[in-house]
Parts: sequence; C-alpha cells; structure tokens
Amino acid sequence: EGVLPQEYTLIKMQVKSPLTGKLKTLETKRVFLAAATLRPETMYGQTNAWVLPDGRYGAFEISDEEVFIVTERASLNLAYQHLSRVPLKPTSLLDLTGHDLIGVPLVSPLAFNSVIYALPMLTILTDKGTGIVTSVPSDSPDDYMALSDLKTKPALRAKFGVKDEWVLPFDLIPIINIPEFGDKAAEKVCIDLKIKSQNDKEKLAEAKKQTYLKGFTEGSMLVGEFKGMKVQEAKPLIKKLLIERGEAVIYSE
Ligand code: A2H
Repeated sequence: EGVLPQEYTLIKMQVKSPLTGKLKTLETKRVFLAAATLRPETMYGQTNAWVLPDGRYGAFEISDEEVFIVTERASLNLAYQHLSRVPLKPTSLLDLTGHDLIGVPLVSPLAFNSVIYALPMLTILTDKGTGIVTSVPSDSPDDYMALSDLKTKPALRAKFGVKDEWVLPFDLIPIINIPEFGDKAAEKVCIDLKIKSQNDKEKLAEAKKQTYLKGFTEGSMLVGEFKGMKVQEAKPLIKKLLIERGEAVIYSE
C-alpha cells in the first residue's frame, strides 16, 4: 500500500431480483456488489463485474436497507468512513466466496448494458479496494485480457461454471477516444504489445501506463451526459452525478 491515501469511487452494482442461491436470505434488502474504481467516467462501457473465485467476501449492512458485498478488510474501512449500520462496527449477514458470486446478475450505474454478470478474474488483489472490480474492456487492459480469456477459452468458462450467455454477447463499447489509440484503447494496446493473457503481468503494467495517462490527458468522451468533453473535465462531473444519484460513494484507503 502507498503512503498517501487513495480515493476511489465505489460503484453500487445492484443484484437484480429475485435473489437466488446463497443470496436468497438477503431478499428483503437492496444488495450491491460495490466496485472500487479510479475511472468513474468509463462506467457507460461496463460489460461485467469481476470477483476472485477463492476470495472471501461478506454481505455487510451499510444501513437498515442496504447491503454491500465486499471483503472484510474493505468493510472495516467503510465502517470508519461512516458506511455501516452499526457505527464503527461492520456487521455481516452472510459469508461468501467468489464462487458464490459468479453468474450473479447486476444492474450497474450508467452502463449501456441493462444487465451484466459477475465473472471470475484471477488477478484480483484482496488487499486493494473492495475485492470487487467493474469491467470496462474498451479502456482497461486488465479487463480486456480477462474478458478475452473467458471468451476464447471454453475450458476456462467450464472450470468456473460460467455460462456462455454471461460472456459471449458482451462486445466492447466505444466510450472514449484517445487520438493515438482510437475508440477502444485497451484492445489496441493489448494487441500492439502482443499480450497473451490476464497473467501477463509485465506487459499489462506497460499497457496500463500507456492507456491510463493518455486517456486522462488526451481522451474525450464519445457518449453520455458529457459527450464531447475532455476526460479530465468529465471525470469529476460524472463522479459527482453518480454520488448525487445515490449510485456511488467515495471510499479511501
Ligand atoms: B479501474 P490502483 Cl476503465 N484488484 O476501474 C485488482 N484491480 C483492482 C482492484 C483489486 N482489488 N480494485 C480495483 N481495481 C482496478 C476501471 C478502470 C480501471 C479502467 C481503466 C484502468 C483502471 C474499470 N475496471 O485501473 O492500483 C480498478 O480498475 C488502472 C489501474 O489503485 C481500479 O480502477 O491504481 C484500479 O484497478 C485501481 O488500481
């Protein structure tokens, strides 16, 4: 962890009713997978959410009505940031693993896809953010490679019980133009760098560096409320809009 606190936007991805499987016991609540992002302006292009299959999660009470599914570590940070029903004390209604969450249908803020699914990503860190990540494969190299691994490897889908219809219908959505990289920056950079899979750590670090900086300084919005605006200017406005609508909260660690 760094020395300075990092401020994330937590995107509230609501579990679509009816709740099924282990989540059924939560059906009287509004249940969210809460994903930490540094790129709230990309939320239009969400195609899925990511969970770590063997990761441990809890269903923590944020208020009387709302439940966030996150790691225990994140629930403590949330509690210290006034996001727990009992002040300073996270209370979990249910212990879960990533396996329990794979295939859960979600309705996520700003997303053009009306429903997206939780899918396995093997490189999620449990000591960063909430352990839940939202996926924007047009603009995130990690997301692009993890999604193409699932799309191109039926055995990987079978291993984690991932149904074709949770993955195959979801194409990249152009949401940001970067002059040097076009309308699907992550795809272009991953192809140019010949990245083979989500586990290709060194090349992915390079891809992230290239797209992240250029996206911020030179990107412009192709869609949404702030279409035509520079990413730099749109980012704080989209963050504010999500928070005002109750669809996101600020989270620091
Ligand atoms: B970002 P930083 Cl479009 N494990 O959101 C692995 N990755 C995690 C994580 C975890 N526990 N928690 C958050 N993240 C991801 C969007 C995005 C992101 C785009 C482009 C780049 C990008 C959609 N995924 O991140 O180490 C989340 O993915 C580039 C680094 O704190 C979060 O923002 O800098 C970012 O990593 C936070 O990583």
